[in-house]
Amino acid sequence: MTTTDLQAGFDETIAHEWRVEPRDWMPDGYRRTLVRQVAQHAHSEIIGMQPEGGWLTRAPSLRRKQVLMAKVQDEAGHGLYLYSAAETLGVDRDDLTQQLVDSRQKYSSIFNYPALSYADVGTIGWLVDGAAICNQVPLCRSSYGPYARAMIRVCKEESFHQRQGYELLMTMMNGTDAQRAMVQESVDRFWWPSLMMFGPPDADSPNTEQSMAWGIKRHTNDELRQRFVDMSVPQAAALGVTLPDPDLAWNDDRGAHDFGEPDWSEFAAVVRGDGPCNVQRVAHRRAAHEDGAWVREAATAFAAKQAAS
Ligand code: FAQ
Repeated sequence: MTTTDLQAGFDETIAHEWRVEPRDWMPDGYRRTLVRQVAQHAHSEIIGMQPEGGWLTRAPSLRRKQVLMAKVQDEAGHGLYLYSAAETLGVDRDDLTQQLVDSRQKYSSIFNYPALSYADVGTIGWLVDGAAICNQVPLCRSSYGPYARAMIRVCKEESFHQRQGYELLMTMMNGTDAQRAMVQESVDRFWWPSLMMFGPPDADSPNTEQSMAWGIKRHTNDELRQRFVDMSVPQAAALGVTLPDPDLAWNDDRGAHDFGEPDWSEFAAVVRGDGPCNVQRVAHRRAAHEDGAWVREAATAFAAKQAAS
């Protein structure tokens, strides 16, 4: 088959919304875009264990500790599904990890903000997992089969994460004035960074148009950000917290909420490596990777022994 035939077959798959599978021919740009997005997504899950992980030893009850351990462990699992999906594209997980610890590949900006109070555990579940779900449910229909299938399981688990965060916040809101104030302060810090998770505005998003044409992304960054705002406003009202945006208002004509502009210079700084916790997050990941070298060596030696016997 000529390259033209192969390209025509790929175009037909995309046009019919069939799935592209690992052994299918695909354009180099399609493969590169997927490796970039899936690797960034996997790294986000792994780095994303850190902010809440710091609260495991300080959770206020055995129940809260069990729930948090299960959640943090799930994020590790999501990272593994995603690295496996990336490997079907011909890249190597070790190499991706090396690129992460060398700061040559990105992860989500949100995980460069600290979890300063226990209420942050709830807010991360409600807003950060909420934003992740909003972004990832459409990715269950992504054109690349292994990525789309990984997303189905990830989304099921993320929705548990979102609910446990909301339930935690609801419990605190039904508590003392000090607990309510702690929740509000946490929401004030996390609201804008959560909106930034969806990526730059469409006009400044170099990848969206091509990724949508290939069916990798199903919606633009601004469409999903809008969906998230519309979803969060009634949830905030039920919780009794105020979202820290004076421009937030229902717009009857659009049938959606108007809202203020995130500080895109802050977003750019965080993505560049100058956020509050970038250095700490990568250093922690690098140290964990180096400390785990003996486990990888032992597993490799064991596998070689098994293969020889
Ligand atoms: N942070 O042209 P676009 C989670 C980069 S998982 C950092 O719009 P694209 C679960 C982007 O890579 C959260 N960088 O890019 C959890 C690109 O740079 P490049 C992660 C960002 O790919 C919860 C440049 O800016 N989720 O939270 C960000 O079309 C709780 C231009 O951007 C995913 O990764 C950002 N926020 O759209 C875990 C979902 N946004 O590579 C623990 C899958 C953009 O050209 C606890 N990914 N950039 O140098 C996606 O849907 C897309 O990749 C977007 C970005 C929407 C994130």
